[in-house]
Amino acid sequence: MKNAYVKRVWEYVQAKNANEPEYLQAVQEVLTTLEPVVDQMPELEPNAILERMVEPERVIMFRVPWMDDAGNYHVNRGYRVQFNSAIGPYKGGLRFSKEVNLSVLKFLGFEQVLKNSLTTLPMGGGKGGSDFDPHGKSDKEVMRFCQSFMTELYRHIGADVDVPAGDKNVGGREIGYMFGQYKRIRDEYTGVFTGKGLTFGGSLIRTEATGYGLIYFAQEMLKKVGDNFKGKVCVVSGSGNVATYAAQKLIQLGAKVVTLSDSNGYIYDADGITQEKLDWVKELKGVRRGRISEYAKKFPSSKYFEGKKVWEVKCDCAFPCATQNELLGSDAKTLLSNGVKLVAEGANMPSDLDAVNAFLDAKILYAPGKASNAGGVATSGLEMSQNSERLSWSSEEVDEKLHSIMVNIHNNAYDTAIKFGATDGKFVNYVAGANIAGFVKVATAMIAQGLV
Ligand code: NDP
Ligand code: 2IT
Repeated sequence: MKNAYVKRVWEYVQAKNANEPEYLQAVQEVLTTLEPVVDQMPELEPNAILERMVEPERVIMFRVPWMDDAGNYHVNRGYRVQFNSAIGPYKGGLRFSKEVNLSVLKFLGFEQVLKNSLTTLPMGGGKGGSDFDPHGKSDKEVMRFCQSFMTELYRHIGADVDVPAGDKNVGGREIGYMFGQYKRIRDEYTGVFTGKGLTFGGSLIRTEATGYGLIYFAQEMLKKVGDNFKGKVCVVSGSGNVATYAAQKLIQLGAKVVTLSDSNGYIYDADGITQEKLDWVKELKGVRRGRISEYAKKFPSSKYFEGKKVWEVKCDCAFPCATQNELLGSDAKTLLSNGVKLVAEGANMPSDLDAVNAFLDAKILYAPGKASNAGGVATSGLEMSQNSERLSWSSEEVDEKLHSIMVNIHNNAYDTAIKFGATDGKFVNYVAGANIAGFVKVATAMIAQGLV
């Protein structure tokens, strides 16, 4: 870092958050790329914009007591990080996972602020969740947990205040239980959640949106270099919401998807994953809540690799869609030496800083998650609009809006990178483009609103 103001804020962030490695990683990546815009906007420093951007407006932390089916009592920790409300009510998902702590939620909230700004919709950024892990719990245990979680969270959220949604391990089942409890306590029926079921205010295409949006974004990157997905060998990690709908759109566009994974290992299907096989995976992971290893028993064209990651598979395009830091510098090297041409992130911060730098140095097409996975929250924004007007739009209408939002985010990141000199010959740095474009809108709103 060269800019004195950026450097000073980075030192402050490190000193203040020394025990939060994920948060520091996310902030470092962003601050590094903001230098050209900080040089050009002298008003940022006297308005303490960077100092305010790196400090959440509010962090709520609470006890979540719940009872298992055998009558034993348990206690988990619940959180909501209300990061930035300069451009709209706090908006962002809830994650239930053992790894959840303040560092993870602050990195996710920080990313969400810039991502939501890129969508062009009026949404601030937030994130929340709990260290509760729904794996292996019965539906009733999950329901009791969700009700207890909401019995505290309800007082901090609202359709015009803070609108949570799903994230890792929080899908339709959990959102249904939490929405039900919110409605019961508040005695009001509002669009306080997105990702709701279609019978109670959810939007068509929200389930598909993050995965579809990711591929729409990647399609635009390929278009810029005169290419498309026909016949491209693609690896996808994860087998949840984002991964399965990314794979689905890739299949529709004529690509050959050869992998899916979970936290235990990955499957490689030499014949390619078809829509039928994908439907089976959705049932396996979403309904039966099984393991991806079962795929290899069901489909003889495939093989299961326990404890391994998909990045060792030779491919044209790679889509990390599982979790943060699932793709390390060494994985990036393997992908590059196998000739990968495009990496687009469905997960939040799946590549560590070494991997990001390896992709940028190699000048391949590389899309950072906050731009390429923004289709989920963008469609959440569309769900909020539909709830406000008490109408629901057709899937064609929502899909069309999602598609045009993703094209717009792509072009904004691309053009911003060019405007701020983040290019090298034909190579365009989408990381810098996305960070700067997302940041400028929020910073401008913050300056206009005074010291708050
Ligand atoms: P899901 O819970 O639906 O799926 C997560 C998938 O990743 C599961 O298959 C899980 O397997 C697997 N997984 C978890 N950890 C690992 C690991 N270390 N290695 C390999 N696989 C792993 O979550 P989502 O699909 O919703 O979220 C995935 C990512 O996308 C997250 O980073 C999330 O923040 C991000 N995201 C989600 C959006 C959304 O709308 N849902 C929007 C934008 C981003 P297992 O069964 O073992 O847990
Ligand atoms: O990381 C994300 O953007 C999400 N988990 C979706 C958030 C939302 O509010 O739809």
